[in-house]
Amino acid sequence: MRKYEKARQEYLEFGIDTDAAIKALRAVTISVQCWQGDDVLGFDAGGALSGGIQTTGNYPGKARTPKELMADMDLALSLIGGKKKINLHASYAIWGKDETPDRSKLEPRHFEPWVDFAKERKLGIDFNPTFFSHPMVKDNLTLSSPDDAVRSYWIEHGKCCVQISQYFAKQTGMPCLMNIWIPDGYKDYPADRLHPRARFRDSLDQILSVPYDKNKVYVTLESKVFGIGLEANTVGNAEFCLSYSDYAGITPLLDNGHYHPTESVADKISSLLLFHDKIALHVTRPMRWDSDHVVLFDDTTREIAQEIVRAHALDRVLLATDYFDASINRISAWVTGVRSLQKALLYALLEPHDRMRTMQDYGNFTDLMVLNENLKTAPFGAVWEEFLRREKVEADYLTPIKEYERKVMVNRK
Ligand code: RNT
Ligand code: ZN
Repeated sequence: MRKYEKARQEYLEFGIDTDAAIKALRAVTISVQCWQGDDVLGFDAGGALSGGIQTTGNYPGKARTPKELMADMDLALSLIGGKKKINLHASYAIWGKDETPDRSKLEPRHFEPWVDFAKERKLGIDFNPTFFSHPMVKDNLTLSSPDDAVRSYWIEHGKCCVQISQYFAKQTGMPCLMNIWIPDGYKDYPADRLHPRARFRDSLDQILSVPYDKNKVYVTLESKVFGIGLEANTVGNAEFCLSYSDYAGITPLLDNGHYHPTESVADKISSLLLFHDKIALHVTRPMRWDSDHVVLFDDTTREIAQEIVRAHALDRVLLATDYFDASINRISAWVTGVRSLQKALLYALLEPHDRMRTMQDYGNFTDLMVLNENLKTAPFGAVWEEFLRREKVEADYLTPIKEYERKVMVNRK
């Protein structure tokens, strides 16, 4: 407490109210990706990841069943403060013993246990159709395939997912963000880029022809620049996805691993906020490529958070984490990543933005640089710990995770 009191005074000298910052952070919702717990395998397709994404590492203890995944997520969520949602993929459907999983025939009932899980914990649910890791992905193509059978299979899948998203929103009483990302693309220079994109547009039109309540289901579209084995062309690139979102009145989703390495997603946020009611983000940590390392409290994450806070857009930017590390304890990966994003948001909330903006407008870039540097050594840690204390979450998350690893996870062979 004394430590926090001292920090509060120090921030006051910068003109910053730490209590207000903590309060604002406590109101922010972060959608936590279920797929960190099992290396993006899901339960319906026999366990090989495709779609140009990859997990690396073989740390013991990955969840193998819905029950294990839920238990692991439960521990992770209990160690994360603030408001959370769970983010599910269609491949995490729970099929009956006598059923053959078929993504074109998914129904709300295949997600009942997840709804119970969310309701018991008063969590919202976000959703993703799964257009990868499946035999109906042919030549790396789904919604843009020239093969009618392939395309219609995945259109059906998309349609089922809109209905399941409606069901999630209804059951939880909270809006469901449904994110569409397809891996479609070409390893080498394609002969035709136009028609695959035209087919993708048409498939999306068909999926979105399913009537749904736009206040309950927020459909988002995620772009990408390349994938493994899809280096030359991605059908759903940034220009396609932004244009389609405008045209169809849906929400663009930016994953900060999905751009050329010198591009800054932080820089894109204000441009989009001027023209969209809402935008969505996948926060990740690309290392040399779209490697999906665990999010850290680093410059990139801070800059993204600063842009959201400075635009007063914490309620307009829908935040989700998206990474998958199989080389460390997966529960710890969850907690480290989500806490890092929250730290970045808190850091951004602890800046005297009006003053800084005035410095910029008056051309006082010297003062601005010095202030920025001074803020970096302000007692941020004490305010972060106070946030955790108010959320009734221990600062130390490694001890309970290690204990669970010893008792539960090592026995999964
Ligand atoms: C892939 C996209 C996508 C996936 C998840 C599993 O590059 O980032 O969001 O990570 O849907
Ligand atoms: Zn993503």
